[in-house]
Amino acid sequence: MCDSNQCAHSHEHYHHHTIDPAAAEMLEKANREHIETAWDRYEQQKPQCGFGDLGLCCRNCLQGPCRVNPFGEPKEGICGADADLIVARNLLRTIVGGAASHSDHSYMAIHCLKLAAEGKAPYQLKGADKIKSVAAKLGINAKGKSDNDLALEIALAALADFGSYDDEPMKWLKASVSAERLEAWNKLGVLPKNPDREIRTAMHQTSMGVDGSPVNLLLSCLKLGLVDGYAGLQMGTDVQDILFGIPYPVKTEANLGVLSHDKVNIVVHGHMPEVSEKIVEWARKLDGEAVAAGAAGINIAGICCSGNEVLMRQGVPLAGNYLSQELAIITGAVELMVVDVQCFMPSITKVAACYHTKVVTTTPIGQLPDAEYIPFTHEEADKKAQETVRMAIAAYAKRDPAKVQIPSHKSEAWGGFSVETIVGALSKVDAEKPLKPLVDNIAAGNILGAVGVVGCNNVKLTQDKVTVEMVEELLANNVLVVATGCTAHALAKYGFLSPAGAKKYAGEKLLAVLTAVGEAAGLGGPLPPVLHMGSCVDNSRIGDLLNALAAYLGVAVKDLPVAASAPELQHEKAVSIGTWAVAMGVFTHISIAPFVLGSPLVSKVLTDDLEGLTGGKFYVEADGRKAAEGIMAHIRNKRKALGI
Ligand code: SF4
Ligand code: MSK
Repeated sequence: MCDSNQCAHSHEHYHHHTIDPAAAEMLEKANREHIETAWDRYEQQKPQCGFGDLGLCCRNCLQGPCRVNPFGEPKEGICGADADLIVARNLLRTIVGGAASHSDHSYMAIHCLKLAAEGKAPYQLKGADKIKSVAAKLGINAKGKSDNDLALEIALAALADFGSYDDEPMKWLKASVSAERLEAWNKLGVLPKNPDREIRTAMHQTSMGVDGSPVNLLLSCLKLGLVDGYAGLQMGTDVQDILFGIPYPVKTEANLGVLSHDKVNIVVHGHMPEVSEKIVEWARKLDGEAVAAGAAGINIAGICCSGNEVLMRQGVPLAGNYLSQELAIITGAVELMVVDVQCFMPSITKVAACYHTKVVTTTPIGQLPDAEYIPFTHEEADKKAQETVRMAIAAYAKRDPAKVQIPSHKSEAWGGFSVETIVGALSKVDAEKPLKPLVDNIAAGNILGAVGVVGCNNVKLTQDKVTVEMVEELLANNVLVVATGCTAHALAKYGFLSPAGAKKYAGEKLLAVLTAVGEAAGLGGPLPPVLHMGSCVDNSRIGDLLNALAAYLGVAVKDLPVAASAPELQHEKAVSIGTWAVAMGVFTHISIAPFVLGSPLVSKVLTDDLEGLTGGKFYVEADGRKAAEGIMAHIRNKRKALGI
């Protein structure tokens, strides 16, 4: 690590790693400075284990590891578990991992809300409208109650779901979905109760010598997908909107070019707005201290979903998505990277050690041996945020100008498209029935359908390529696209989140709709062709929009001409979100199959049979343009079934 030498490859050399020119420039710098990145470590991992890749390796007891040979013997592990069983068990454990991550994230936000409502943590409740709408959906009587009292009741209702010991399905789920879905899930026996208990039960179910039925395990996969969807995404988003406010449109920029040459650069990375919002607040308050230290001020930029959270509500620019996290540090211009939970690579402290960059961890479960740990309790959030920001200011003096190289690339990007924003914009066209203009345009064929494009980067794929090619194709064919997560970052980098992108990418009919709505909403031009709806937990916003559309039309979500796609998924959370989507009845594209291909049974259930149970299924295609074709074929079938 960190020696300099002259054997650098050119930008072109990195084009199979990424289509992002800023990322390619930083990979060249990394090579010049002998700094390892995820791409180098991927090469070192090759060939990756074929058994693992197919999901055919089991380590669920100490008689193993056992592996099943897809081409011959052995066909079973020591206990007799065959390929279908091993694959189904492994898949359920993957989904448990995702559901646990999201529901724990959500639990932390609920805890914060409770303390804030009790006056014990320094967070204002900025989402007064959301307090009312969430209280109403939960059936909490709001009459005569202050926002604070209502917020406390909401927090307690969320905690009651986590602490429930009766056999009732989660109340938050029941309050958030249609009667049609409740009935479908009830029939399948997959309605989750207490989410913590479901996670425990699924770990039990998959342990040695318990469930031997692959089909039963797959039903539990659906149940845990619903845990992710409602204890994770839906509760997390509802509660975060109450704490930090409902997002409204905001303009910013994206890509590594947002880092500043003359300001203190702080990068927020991870997922919890309780941390990133406080860093933004205190960076603004302490700007003068940075100026006194010789900088031009403080610049905050975001990576991964922390970036999305503070973009949506504060207009903070995006530095990059998952695969760009090491590259941000390699610019040599980052004073401090603050992380909380999920998606930060353990490698970042090693890269940071090559520069003056400080890495700060903030949670008891998300620590790195060579980072500074500043325990960011909700009660002490102000104090901890000040400490973190001051650490960044102090680091600025140690920045080595000789090591700084900030790529010039950045693009305009708009965020803040919550359901409330989208409905608000549409209501400027039809105040009585806001969804009517959208539905009318779908019925008239001006909008072919809609696709939610979500998820990560994955080093097995060229960074951003599948996403960009697929979305180009969808937009050109008048498909409306909404995005979340690292996919939204990807699209931000190439101008898909800007009004100018509408003219560049949208088909003629879609452009006309985007222009009419944008102008009616007072934007003075078209809406961006891709609407940024937020972070990974904000996928619940897409669910809410689908529910609202289905209710308006009097059909089920499974009947809508819509689809979901995770074109570059990597995390367990992406698998559990995808499972929630198929449980809702949504056709869900993924570019990389989870580790299931060793079981023809499991593969067939996920990509075929599921449709008969929930109306949704997975569709695997690694080529972006072909994926768009497959998605549009599905949308056309749904249109036909609706008679439009
Ligand atoms: Fe092998 Fe069965 Fe143990 Fe898995 S549970 S490691 S297949 S003996
Ligand atoms: S951060 S889960 S890489 S989207 Fe939500 Fe990005 Fe995927 Fe993490």
